Amino acid sequence: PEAIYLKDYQVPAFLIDHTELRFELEASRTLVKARLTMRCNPDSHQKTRVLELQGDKALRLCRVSVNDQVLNEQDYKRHDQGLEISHVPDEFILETVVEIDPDQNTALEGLYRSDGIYCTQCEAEGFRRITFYLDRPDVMSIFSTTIEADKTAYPVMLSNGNPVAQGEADDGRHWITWEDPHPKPAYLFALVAGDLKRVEDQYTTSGGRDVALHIYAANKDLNKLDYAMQSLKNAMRWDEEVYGREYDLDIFMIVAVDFFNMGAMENKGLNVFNTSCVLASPDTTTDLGFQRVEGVVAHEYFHNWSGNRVTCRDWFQLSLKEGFTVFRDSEFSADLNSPTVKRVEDVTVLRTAQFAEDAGPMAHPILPASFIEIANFYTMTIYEKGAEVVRMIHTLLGADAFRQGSDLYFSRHDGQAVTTEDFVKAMEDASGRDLTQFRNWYHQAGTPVLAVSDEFDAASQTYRLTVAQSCPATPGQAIKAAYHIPVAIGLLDSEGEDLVLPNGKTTQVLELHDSEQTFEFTGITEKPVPSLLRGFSAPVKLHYPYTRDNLTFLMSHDSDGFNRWEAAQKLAVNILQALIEDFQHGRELVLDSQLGDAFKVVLANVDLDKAMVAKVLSLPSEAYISELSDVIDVDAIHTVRQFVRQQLALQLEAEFVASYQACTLEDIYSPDAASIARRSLRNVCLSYLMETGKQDFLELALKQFHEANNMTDSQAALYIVVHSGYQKAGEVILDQFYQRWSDEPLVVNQWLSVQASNPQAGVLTHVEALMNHEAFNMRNPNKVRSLIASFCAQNPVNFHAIDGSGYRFLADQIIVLNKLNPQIASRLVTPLTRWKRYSADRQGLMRKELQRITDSGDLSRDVFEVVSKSLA
Ligand code: B3K
Ligand code: ZN
Repeated sequence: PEAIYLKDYQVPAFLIDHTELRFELEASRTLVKARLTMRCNPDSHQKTRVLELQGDKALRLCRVSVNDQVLNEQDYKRHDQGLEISHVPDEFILETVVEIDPDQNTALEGLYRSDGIYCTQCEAEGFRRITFYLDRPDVMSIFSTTIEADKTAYPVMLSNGNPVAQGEADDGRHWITWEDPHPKPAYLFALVAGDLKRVEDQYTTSGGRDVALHIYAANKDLNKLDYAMQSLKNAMRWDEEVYGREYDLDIFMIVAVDFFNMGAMENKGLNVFNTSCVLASPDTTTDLGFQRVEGVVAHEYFHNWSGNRVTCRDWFQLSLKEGFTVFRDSEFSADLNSPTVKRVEDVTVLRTAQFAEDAGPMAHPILPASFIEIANFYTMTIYEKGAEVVRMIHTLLGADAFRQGSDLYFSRHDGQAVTTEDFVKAMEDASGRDLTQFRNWYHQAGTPVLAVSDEFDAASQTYRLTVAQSCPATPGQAIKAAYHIPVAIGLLDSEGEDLVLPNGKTTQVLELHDSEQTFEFTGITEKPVPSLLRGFSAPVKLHYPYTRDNLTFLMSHDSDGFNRWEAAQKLAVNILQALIEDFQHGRELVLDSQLGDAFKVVLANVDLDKAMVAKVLSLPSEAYISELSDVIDVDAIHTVRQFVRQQLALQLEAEFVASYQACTLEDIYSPDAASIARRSLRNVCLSYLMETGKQDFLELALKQFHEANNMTDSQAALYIVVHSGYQKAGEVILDQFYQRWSDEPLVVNQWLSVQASNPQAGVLTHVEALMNHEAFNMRNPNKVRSLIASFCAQNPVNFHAIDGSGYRFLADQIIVLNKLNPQIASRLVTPLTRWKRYSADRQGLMRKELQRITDSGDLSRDVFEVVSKSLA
């Protein structure tokens, strides 16, 4: 497989003004008839008469005609990737008829049928598995789609836009025609057909358009759609208020399907969702699940402007729509819930998963210069780092200028397929700011490192902060230019009060341009404690020589909520790292009382948001500590973290009991921020209490498991009991849990992942047994994620077992999935790609498995790209 390059981009030689599709749905042979109104592109310099269409090799071509003239085999060339028609006029109608087999489509790209429902996934390049086409986002066309299918099996038949005609056909079949008035690229096309039921609601836009809202799901899931509907309406309102963006069709549909490679897809007017991102009910969904539904519903809805109305010119520009839309959805969730909690959650994900990606063999800039398979680039970097880059523009410009920039971007480019450069240019033009150097964020991979030092000169009452930046080399980029970095800071006096800074406020954004820069503050009478990178104002690693006393001081005094949490994290990391070293040198582990004392203060403070208390008390994850390590010592990290948890549990037992009891259980479940906060604090306390090993607390956990009136509390109790190593008790409640929920696939997924992520010894054998359980299905990505990915990514001690069994297991699964579903296979490789971070023995074992995958032959482009880059 060959790489393609951004520098080779050329405008399309042909355009498609109209796309008329007709689907005759039939299980193993579905007919797709396409009638395309085409013409030469006046903006193209390639004055070619040869029409090159993309089309997967599985398309069975039945007929092709140009202007009603059926072509003979000498007029066109069918090859593995498409169809080449040797001579076409300036303007013409191209008609093709192809046959496809949705039942054999296990890759879940293009048109597939699962659980008796037909559905499509076309982003990025799935449309070419449906018919021959110019399958690239800068070819935008008006679609009209007719679907014909058996009436009893497929009473509901949906596509983009509005239904305009329908009728009966022979043999118990029926048909419907949908028209989408907005020109769109093929990746936004969607079709769904099945025995689906729907809930309905209605929304009136600020401009007075009445929009019908329909959410479709299987009949048994109809009672789980209210939260998605409410979230949708909230998102529609928010986008009007915050971005001035209104919806632009008379109907907006969401469909829930159980077989889906990703979370959801923003097809115009017809979003298709993984059930895990749309179904929600207190009985079956955790708080995390509710928040995910709210966030993903909003994300896909926001794409209607950032993605659909203004789309990407080519797939190198993916972060144009994804980074911006993630930024929009996180601001939405922050506004509706707690901004600080949301920021902490986002930063946690970024610093564990994205930073690790940036330090690995697949590191790429948010505007990549090349790729082999675009499906591999739906990454943490494109999404989460992309969102951070947009956030930095927001920080540098301020909310008002940013809004003017986004207004200009949307109005200037409405209906166009554009680039990240167009986005940055609109921001510059609207604000008058120069973002030349800022553009380095788009072209350079790697996580910048800031080394901060300071000095205080009492005589001149001057405080100086010196910030040096650097960025490690990444594949293909040895040397990096300096970044333009917004560093938000505050200065605290010895009472813990914020000093007033030169901008007249207590937080100021310092703009770093040089590789080293000094910022001076005058009129300072005592050495302040700096609060650096408030709100995590840039996606960087920041080092400043804080003492443990500084950190406990910031934990209780910093006016920036994010940095209060950050101080606690830094304190914990500092202590954990010292103990890891002790462990590695065979020294006895001793935890002094400083961390516990700091936690005690936090637990006692009734004014604090309970969600933040829970976050402060949760130690940095093993994954985060790993990311911070030069050489990841899996066992040391696990042992030491467990040791610290146990010591804290013993030191603070009374406080944890008191907090647990103070967070009273509601009679009626509600997913509002305050209730979620109470539950998360309760469950953090419970998990510590279990570390004491006392029978009373096992009983408390079991009581919670049996009496909980919601999935959050029962799942948390299940997780805590199983992961604490109470094997007997764990088995009993795992069994009860399965019996109770075996009809709810999403709950069963939780059940699988609780077991797969269990750190107790010997879990791999159990995971292997679960692969033969009725609840598991290798063709369903949610099952693969819950069992295989949970084991490999959420269970470091078992996955990294020194006998290599975890690596071998993963490679075996990748070899199978490579054939069934390349996208899922390729994602699963990730933990193996990080081999350089481990000790030599593990490195060898991991490389061996990567090599075995390579040698298994017939690799998909997806798996080939990741494996070959990892071994390079
Ligand atoms: N745009 C889709 C992602 C599709 C990925 C296809 N491999 C979901 C989203 O980001 O909203
Ligand atoms: Zn998206």
